[in-house]
Amino acid sequence: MIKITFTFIVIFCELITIETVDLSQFNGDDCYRDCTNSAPRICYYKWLLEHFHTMGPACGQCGKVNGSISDCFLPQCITADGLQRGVMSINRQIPGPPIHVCQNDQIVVDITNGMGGSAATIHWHGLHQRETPYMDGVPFVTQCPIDFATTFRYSFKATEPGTQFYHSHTGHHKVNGHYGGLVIRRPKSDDPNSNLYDYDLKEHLIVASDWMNNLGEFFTPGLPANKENLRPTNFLVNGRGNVIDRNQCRPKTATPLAFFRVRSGQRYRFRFVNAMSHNCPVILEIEGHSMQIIASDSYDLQPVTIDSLVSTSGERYDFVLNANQKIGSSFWIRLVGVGMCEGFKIEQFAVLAYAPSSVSDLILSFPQRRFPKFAEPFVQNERRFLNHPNATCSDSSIDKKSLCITDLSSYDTEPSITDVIPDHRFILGFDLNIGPISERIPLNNFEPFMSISEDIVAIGTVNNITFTFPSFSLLTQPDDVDESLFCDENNRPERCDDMRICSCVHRIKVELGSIVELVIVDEAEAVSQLNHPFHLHGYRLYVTGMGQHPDGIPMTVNLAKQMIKQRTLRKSLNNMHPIKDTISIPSRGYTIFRFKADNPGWWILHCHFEWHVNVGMGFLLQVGETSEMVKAPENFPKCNSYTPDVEL
Ligand SMILES: *[C@@H]1O[C@H](CO)[C@@H](O)[C@H](O)[C@H]1NC(C)=O
Ligand SMILES: *[C@@H]1O[C@H](CO)[C@@H](O)[C@H](O)[C@H]1NC(C)=O
Ligand SMILES: *[C@@H]1O[C@H](CO)[C@@H](O)[C@H](O)[C@H]1NC(C)=O
Ligand SMILES: [Cu+2]
Repeated sequence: MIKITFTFIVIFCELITIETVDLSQFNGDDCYRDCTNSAPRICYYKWLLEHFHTMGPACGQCGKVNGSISDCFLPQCITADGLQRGVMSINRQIPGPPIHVCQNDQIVVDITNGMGGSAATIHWHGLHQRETPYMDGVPFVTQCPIDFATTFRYSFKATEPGTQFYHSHTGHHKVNGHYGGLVIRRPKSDDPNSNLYDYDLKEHLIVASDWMNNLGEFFTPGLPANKENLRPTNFLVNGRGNVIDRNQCRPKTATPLAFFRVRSGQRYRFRFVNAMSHNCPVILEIEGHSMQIIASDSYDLQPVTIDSLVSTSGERYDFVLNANQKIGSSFWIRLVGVGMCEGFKIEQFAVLAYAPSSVSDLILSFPQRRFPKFAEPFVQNERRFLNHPNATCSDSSIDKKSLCITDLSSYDTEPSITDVIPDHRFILGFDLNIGPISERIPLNNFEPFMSISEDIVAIGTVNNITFTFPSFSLLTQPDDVDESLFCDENNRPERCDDMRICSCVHRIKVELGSIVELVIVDEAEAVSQLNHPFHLHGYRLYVTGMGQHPDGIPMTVNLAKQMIKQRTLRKSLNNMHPIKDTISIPSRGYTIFRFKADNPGWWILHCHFEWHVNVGMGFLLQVGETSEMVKAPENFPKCNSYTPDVEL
């Protein structure tokens, strides 16, 4: 019925474009379907953003001594790990409502901001918004933030198939709870890996997040006397978890875990989203099972089988799980924080259950087994890693036990992008500029920073520039754009003459259609074991190189320039370059990627760690002239500062 109605409306709209659609007929939850031979639909969602809490009165007797376990599943009950805290919710859920649609569906999300005192935006991570760049959700770049009490309608076509997700792009709202899964399915015949799995179900979406006992704003710019403040205290799987007593290997909170039901003898496509905000890479492993990786960041990969998958904030990985164990058995799914988080012993579990649907959810979500010992790997010998945090990524060989993403192959080659002399090569060094506050932030200066400890602070930069936002939306208010607003390495404002670090609207401009190579170098001194994930909006990136210096020397931009001249900067030998949109840079190393700048607009490129982007680790890529960009609708909301002249 709905399909017929929609087709009718499309034809109708082409004739007279003023007909309005009653969106309430197009419930987005109905869009989850087999996408083979399926006509596009409208998928409508209505969301309310709120300040809310976990373990509130809606949770009834959940988590109480002798309490009611079934109360943990009551509507509006957000359990998280079982501790009470303030959060930001979408429709009183964390994660927010999942979106499962088919390619070419029209996603329409009405977002009402019910958070007094906070403006918001939502970014659709993985979508390129070619037709609707003003739906990208970056405040003061592609739209004005959605003010308290107002509703903003995101409406865009589901163009990029695969495992995507959505998250807030303002302040610390993502770490507070504003994120969720977004899966765009396509006909099976379009998937080169479709013969590897039998099922691709919405219940096999794993959204992993990190968690604190308080709102992110509480830790901004950080509490200097509390060395551990800017770090997660726990992880969640699909918003669920326990606080774990590490000595007893028992839960300290009586809240349900996420569980994933499978049937023996079937092969399932799982979709993993790393929706974390903090600096820690996380290991995903599944007891008794390997993972056959078939996609990352929504792009198909030739399959490789591993035991332990390491990812950082913003990345997605799809894998096939071969359910080859006995009916009635169950297995741990585990997340362990590594890198910077290794000392904090953060671990969370979910359950993989070989259980028919007659087995109650309550039994599966409160497993009777003790947790395994902290971080003790499920595979002891010959454990195969993807993206081991200590990997140098310098020796591209598929035979190694530890693979880097550049060891994996896509199904596509694009020699016209990867094998030509690029029109632009930008060598960019990012840094955290860790140092004493007296040196970093002169008095009477109000630059953003984050506390590391006592008087030591950090400021994010790319080429010694801290990114600041303009005061209006560049894309949708082109008449307000003035060249003097922008800076880059060679064009710094006068006020920065005596300073190494300058804060301004860092913009790098390229012509529409040019081939661009970015070499991103980790110059962050004093911080090792930190793999910053860089995300570019609006594009798919061919990853052509990745590594550290062959002699173990920390990389710098100057070193990278020399090595490029001497042709010693390592390029991947693999011609089937993996395609990504979020790329982890090896610690003190570099990553090289290329793209064709054929999507005009203003696109932010930034570190996906929430605290780093919030202290300026990012910049804007301007593709094309403002006149070449897609125009926003006439009545699109506008914003700017208000500072009229004053007369005496
Ligand atoms: C919980 O139930 C047990 C067994 O019925 C009882 O002994 C105990 O007192 C109860 N605890 C509380 C706090 O009600
Ligand atoms: C990476 O190397 C560091 C330093 O040698 C070590 O402490 C850490 O355990 C290693 N990480 C992993 C995941 O093996
Ligand atoms: C930042 O400035 C320092 C000091 O001028 C310079 O040595 C370094 O190369 C610069 N870094 C980048 C990435 O431009
Ligand atoms: Cu970073």
